[in-house]
Amino acid sequence: MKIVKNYYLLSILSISLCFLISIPSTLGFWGYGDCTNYHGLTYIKPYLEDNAVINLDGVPSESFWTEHSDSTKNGSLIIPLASKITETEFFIVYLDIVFVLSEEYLYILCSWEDNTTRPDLGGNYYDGLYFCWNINVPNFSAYFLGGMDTNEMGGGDVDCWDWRIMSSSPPNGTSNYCDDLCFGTYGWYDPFLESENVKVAYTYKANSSYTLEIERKLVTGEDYDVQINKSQLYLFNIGIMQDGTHEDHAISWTYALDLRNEEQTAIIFGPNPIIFTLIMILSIVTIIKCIRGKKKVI
Ligand SMILES: [Ca+2]
Ligand SMILES: [Ca+2]
Ligand SMILES: [Ca+2]
Repeated sequence: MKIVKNYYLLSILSISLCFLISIPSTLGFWGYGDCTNYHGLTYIKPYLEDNAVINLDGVPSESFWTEHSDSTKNGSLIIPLASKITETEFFIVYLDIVFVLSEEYLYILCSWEDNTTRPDLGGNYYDGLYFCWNINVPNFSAYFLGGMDTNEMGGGDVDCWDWRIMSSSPPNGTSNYCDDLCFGTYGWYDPFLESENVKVAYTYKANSSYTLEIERKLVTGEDYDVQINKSQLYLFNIGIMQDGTHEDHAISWTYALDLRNEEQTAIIFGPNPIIFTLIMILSIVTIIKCIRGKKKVI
């Protein structure tokens, strides 16, 4: 009888562990520590159009946006972002994103739903979007344990593009340079050490959604920026601010803009498949043993 009870306990523990591992995937939560332990790495190849020219107005009327805004084609993806799972006002945002590369520029189209656009809350409350691009951090991840520094990830620098909007922001169609920053092993660098190289134009539908067009030269020549000039992976994660100040935001797990020449395997979603499968097998075997054991006792 004691053995049967132990089997029951083991079954419950195993199934609980399965759920714990799968929660970050199902809710878009990035997971504490290294987010690749929960989600793997998601690859995205940009759409290449050497002579692409953009009218930077926040309106995605360019042919490269409209023809390639399908998630089955190169360059586009839907990225889930989530706030901390322990927060009382936990929220998830699904960001539609498209990457286009010309000979000289990286263009990014971002759109997401927000039912409180251009927040009019007074103070420093704002909506916004930021990118963190890995420059040379060995264990780059989405969760910065000690604040915005890379000490826990092995040191190195991260290029940060930070766009914000509040009630006093300029109207639809406006384009401007957003904050172009960098943080490293011990925190933020002085922003005056670099120039602003990231231009953003936006439109919004009142209390419905935002659309951003982003433009940056592939190469800026500055140490505080990611230089997109090699056939390699460029790791990044994204944050979306929602009527908040510094801490109130949802973040994505880590993605890789894939500029390698060779064909890359399919996008990887979900928790570590090997660990997940092993635990599932253990659970099933335990349950079967449990049932058999119970029959013998009866
Ligand atoms: Ca446009
Ligand atoms: Ca909002
Ligand atoms: Ca920078």
